[in-house]
Amino acid sequence: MAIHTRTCHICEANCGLLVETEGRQVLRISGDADDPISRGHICPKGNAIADLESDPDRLAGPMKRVGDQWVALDWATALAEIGARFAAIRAAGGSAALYVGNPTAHDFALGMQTGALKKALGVRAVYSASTVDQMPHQLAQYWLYGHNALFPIPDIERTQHLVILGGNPLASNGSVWTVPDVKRRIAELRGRGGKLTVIDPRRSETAGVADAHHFIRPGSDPALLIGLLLALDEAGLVKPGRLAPMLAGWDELWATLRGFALPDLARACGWEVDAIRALAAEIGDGRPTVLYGRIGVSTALFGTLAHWLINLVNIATGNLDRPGGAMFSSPAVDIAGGSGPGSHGRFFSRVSGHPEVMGEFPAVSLAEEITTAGDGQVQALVVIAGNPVLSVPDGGAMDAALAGLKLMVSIDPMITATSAHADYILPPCGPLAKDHYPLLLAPIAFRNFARFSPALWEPLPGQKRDWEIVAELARALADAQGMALPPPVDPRAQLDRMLHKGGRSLAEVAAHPHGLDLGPHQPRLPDRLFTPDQRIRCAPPALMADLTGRFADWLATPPEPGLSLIGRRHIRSNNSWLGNAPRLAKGPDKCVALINPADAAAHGIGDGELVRISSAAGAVDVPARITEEIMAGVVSLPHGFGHGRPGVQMAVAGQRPGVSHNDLTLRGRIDILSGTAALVGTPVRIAPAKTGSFAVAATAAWR
Ligand SMILES: Nc1nc2c(c(=O)[nH]1)N[C@H]1C(S)=C(S)[C@@H](COP(=O)(O)OP(=O)(O)OC[C@H]3O[C@@H](n4cnc5c(=O)[nH]c(N)nc54)[C@H](O)[C@@H]3O)O[C@H]1N2
Ligand SMILES: Nc1nc2c(c(=O)[nH]1)N[C@H]1C(S)=C(S)[C@@H](COP(=O)(O)OP(=O)(O)OC[C@H]3O[C@@H](n4cnc5c(=O)[nH]c(N)nc54)[C@H](O)[C@@H]3O)O[C@H]1N2
Ligand code: SF4
Ligand SMILES: [Mo]
Repeated sequence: MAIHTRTCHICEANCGLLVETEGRQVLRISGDADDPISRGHICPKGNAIADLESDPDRLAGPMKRVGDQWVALDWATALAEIGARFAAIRAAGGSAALYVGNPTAHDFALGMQTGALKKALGVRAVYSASTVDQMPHQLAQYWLYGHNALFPIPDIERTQHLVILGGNPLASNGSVWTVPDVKRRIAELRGRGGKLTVIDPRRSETAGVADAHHFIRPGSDPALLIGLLLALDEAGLVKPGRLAPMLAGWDELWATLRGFALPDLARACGWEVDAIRALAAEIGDGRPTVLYGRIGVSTALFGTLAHWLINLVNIATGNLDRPGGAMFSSPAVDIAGGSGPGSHGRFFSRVSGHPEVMGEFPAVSLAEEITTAGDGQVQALVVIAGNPVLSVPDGGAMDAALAGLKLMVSIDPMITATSAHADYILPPCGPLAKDHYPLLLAPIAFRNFARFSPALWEPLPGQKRDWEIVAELARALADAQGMALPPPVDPRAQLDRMLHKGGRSLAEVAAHPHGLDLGPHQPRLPDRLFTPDQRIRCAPPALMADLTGRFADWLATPPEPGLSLIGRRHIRSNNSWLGNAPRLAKGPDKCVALINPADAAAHGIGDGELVRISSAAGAVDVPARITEEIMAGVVSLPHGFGHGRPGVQMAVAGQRPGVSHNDLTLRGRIDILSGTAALVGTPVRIAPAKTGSFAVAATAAWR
């Protein structure tokens, strides 16, 4: 028997684990009590790594689709065939696209190879899960601080008031905020007399342990945030303190904000004016306070505006770059220092003219780039660790688009709703055969840390690591086109070079198998700013225009009648891809719609009955749970289900496939600045379901 220390690669919390093995078999996984950051915390997903390793549906080697059959191939044949087919498409004038999914963020070695693949594919912009996720944070930071990777992180260990909008860390374990053991940390905050406030259309698990919970109308957070700024101003509580000399555009900002009226803002978000004033008085009371917003405010029509406003509240109360407020990290590998600051609008997408954002086009625009004929039409697609059929709005449109590709390659261990469309699936080895370093996660951690976990074992014969697959695929595509590529990046050597830039080495980090605690965050402004004059740009022109244009118009428009759909995460899920782990699949049905009793009564829907939820994109039938935990007028449905689609080969997930939330979300609802999908606030109707079919096409009744 052996015990290995290992960072969990599943979610952003990056818990330290102890993995007990016998040969290549995982006997037990537990939290590593000696990890200074996660302190022994583990959630059910950490244990499920054992299921991932031994999943009988995990593909053992490359597969080729011939009609509706899958045929096993060796790597050399698969790569040669892909290369030849790709070169033919390119020679005939076809274009390619690359979609990069969420697990890529947890594989530092894989991320190092995507540059070569982009080059071999000839793509300028990629599509990724970022534009159904955190892109609004990055764009707001790029404009405010001059670098997209300067994430201000809630200093949970020292704050006295944490205000969470649109995040549910008790289920998600924190996001854009690596904060393992978050429940205990919230208890510690409250234990020292601090307070947690949660603003969420649902009384979430996190709201359940909060001191205060306020409902909010989905998608209306910018109205509340402007209201808070105006109420702070009214009460003389705008006190940026030592930040004051660093603020550019401050007066211009306030002149515009004062053009909005508190009563209008309050009405739009469903709050009383006095409740906004009361919260403003609290957050402006001088105690270390931090506002934090996550997916419920990012993936909304005004996602970038919301994140800008959250930063502005933290600035206005003097809580940016202050212990107990929102702080910038000092990671062992400085991603911000090592990469370009970001970009917006250097070029535009072919069909809808979306601006490029950080080198990406909106994920919602991938389908139209495949289906719209003309110069530059996408005919070949590579998907790395992604499941856009279930994760991107209008899964039906994505299904149809993928079916029309001339060549599709998925790098994925499973045959999913997305990879089922591929011509070739190139599966990676199990997770424990890969090294782990939290390259993208340590910089967003509540405290600075470094931890390197070497692979427990080599891949099985005939298996490869993700980074090797991507590097070899890039090489095969380049060779077939007669294109020269530099040799692949050696991940460990590259990581060592990156650590040396910060005065450390891989050997030093690896010598601390439980992790290296690099201490709490330190104030870093103004030196950390990447703006040319080292000032914070408080009134970026594009945001000011969005505020006085699109947002002001929205504010003046009465809300659409009907209900508003939002998402939900469960502690025993991770997006679309843990549904096949037997130990997570147990328990009550997760894919149920939460409906307020008033709405249920109005539409004749009983608890446990099937409800049909329909939108302009489609309809799904799903069991209803009638509960006061969701506000009236709102329906909550988790995403990542819908494993009953044709071709999916996930036996455990298939037993309770659920429906896909993204068969209801709309491609046309986006935050135009960042290209991020508005996953929350989809207008929907509900009615008792008659058939119980899992999904039906767009209903004529809607139009
Ligand atoms: N309606 C709605 N939609 C959402 C969201 C929401 O809140 N509501 N959330 C959005 C968010 S935040 C995100 S991040 C996206 C996620 O969207 P995606 O990244 O597109 O999808 P995932 O569901 O994370 O699927 C990841 C895929 O990677 C595969 N995989 C897992 N591990 C590995 C690995 O080690 N290597 C490789 N090569 N493949 C692997 C899995 O089998 C799975 O097919 O979904 C978004 N979609
Ligand atoms: N267990 C589990 N953990 C996960 C994941 C998972 O699928 N399962 N996914 C991982 C990924 S990829 C990510 S990005 C993170 C996301 O991490 P979080 O952002 O914490 O995600 P959620 O748990 O979906 O919480 C979002 C909350 O926003 C609320 N909300 C919806 N609309 C609005 C709105 O308009 N305004 C406000 N104020 N609130 C709103 C929802 O009710 C919900 O409680 O989680 C990660 N961790
Ligand atoms: S909280 Fe996240 S990192 Fe920690 S054990 Fe669970 S899935 Fe893994
Ligand atoms: Mo995400």
